[in-house]
Amino acid sequence: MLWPGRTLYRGAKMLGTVCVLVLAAVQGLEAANPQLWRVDASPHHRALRSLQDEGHVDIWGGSGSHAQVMVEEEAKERVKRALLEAGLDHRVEVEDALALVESKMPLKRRKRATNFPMDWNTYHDYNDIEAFIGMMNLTSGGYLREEVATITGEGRPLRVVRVTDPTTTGPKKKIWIEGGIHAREWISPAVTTFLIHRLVTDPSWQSILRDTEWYLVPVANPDGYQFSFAGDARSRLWRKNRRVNGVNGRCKGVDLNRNWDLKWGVGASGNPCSETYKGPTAFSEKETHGLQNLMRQIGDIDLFITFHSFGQTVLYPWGWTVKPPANVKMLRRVARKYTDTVNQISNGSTDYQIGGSGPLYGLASGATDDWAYGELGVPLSYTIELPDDGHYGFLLPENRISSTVTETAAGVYCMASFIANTGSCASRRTRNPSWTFRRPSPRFWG
Ligand code: 0X9
Ligand code: ZN
Repeated sequence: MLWPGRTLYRGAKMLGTVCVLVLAAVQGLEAANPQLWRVDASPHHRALRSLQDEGHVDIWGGSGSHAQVMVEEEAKERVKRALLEAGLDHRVEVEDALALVESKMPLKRRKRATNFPMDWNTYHDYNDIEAFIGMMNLTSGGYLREEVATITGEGRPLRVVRVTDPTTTGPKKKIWIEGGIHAREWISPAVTTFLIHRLVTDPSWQSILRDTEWYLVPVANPDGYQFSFAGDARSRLWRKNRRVNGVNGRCKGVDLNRNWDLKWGVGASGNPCSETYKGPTAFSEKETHGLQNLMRQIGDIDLFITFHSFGQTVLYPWGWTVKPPANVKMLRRVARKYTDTVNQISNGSTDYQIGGSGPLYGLASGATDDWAYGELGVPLSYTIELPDDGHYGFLLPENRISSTVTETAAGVYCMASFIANTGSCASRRTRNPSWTFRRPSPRFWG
C-alpha cells in the first residue's frame, strides 16, 4: 500500500474532506477535488502512461501489481472507459486526493540549528540550495567552480558546478550528474547536493578527483522546484517547468524530460494540460536548451546520471524504443556496481532493478538520458529512479533522506571508481578498459 497510517489519518482526511466540501459549497464551486484510484496494474502499464499523456490523470505511486492514479473530475469517465477496454480493474481509494497529500506534507519548515544552509534531514527549497552552493564555492579551495546554464523564465540561474582536483591535470573521466528535472521528486536534489558536499569535503572522495571531473546540476528545473514548495497539495505534486502555454496559459508547464531532441515527440504528449507535455518544439525550453549547450561544450562525458524518483530502478537507453542499445552489456555491468553497493550499504533493504527504459517504463522520448547517449555519445547513460518502491512515491518522508543519500552516494562513488579505474571499485584486470573511448575535449571550463 502506498499510503501508510490509513486509520490514523482517516479522521484528518474526513475532516479535510468536510472542510473542502463546505468551502466548495460556500463558494459555489463546481469542480470536485481529484480522486485517488487504485488500479490493478503496474504504475508503468502502457494504458496508464497513455492516460497520463492525455491529461488530467497522474500516476502517484504503486508497485508491481497495482498503481495509484490521481484522476481529475473531468477525466473520470474517459479513464473508466480506457481501463475497461484494457481489462484493468480499479476502485476509488481516496475520495479527496489533495486532502491526502496535504496530510502528508510537513506542517511548517523547521528552523535550522546552525548557519549552514543545508542538511539532509529536511527538504530544502531552491534558495537554500543556492546558498549552499555559494558556501561550498567559498570553502572548496578551488575544487568547485560554478557556471550558469541559463536564466529560467522566472529569472532564476540554472546552476551547474564543476568539481575536480585543481592541482592535477591530464585526461580525466568526466561525470555529469543531473538532479531535479522533475519538480516534485525532492529526493533527487537532496542526492545531488549531498554528492557535492561529499566531493568537496570528504578526503576519501577527494582522492578520486585526481582522475575525475564532475559536473553536477543540483536542480535542472529551478522554477518548477521552487513552485513545489508553495505549501499546497497541487504545488507539491508539480512535475513540469512553469512555462506559460499558449495565449491564456490555462495549463502551465513543459515536461523537461520530454523536451530533448532525440526522437522528440515519440511517446510524449502534445497536450499542454498533460503532465508529460513535450513542449512546442524540441529544446523549446530555456532549461533544456541551456543544459545541452553546456554538455556539448564539455563534449566527452563518460558517465551521465539523471536522478529521478520513485521506483528503485536503474534505467539505461533507450526510452523511445524497446530495442536494446549497442553496449547493453557494459551498461548493465556498470549499473550493477551501483546496485550491489547500495544493497550492501543498506543491508539488503534497498533493492534496485536494472533495465531498459522503454521495456521497463514504457516508451517515452525526449528524455535527457537518451539524448546524452544517442546524440552526445556518452557511453554510460542512466536514469536512476531513487527510493522508494512506490509506497510513499514522491512523498518520501524526511526521515528517509539521510539513509537514501548516503547509500546512493556510495553507489555513485563505486561507478566513478570503476570507470576511472582507481579507488575501491577499480577493475584490477585492465589498466585501460577497452570499452571507454576518449574524444577531443574543448577545454570549456578553462
Ligand atoms: O518518465 C520519465 O521521465 C522518467 N520517470 S519519472 O517517473 N521520474 O517521470 C523515466 C525516464 C526514463 N528515460 C527515458 N524514457 N528515456
Ligand atoms: Zn522524474
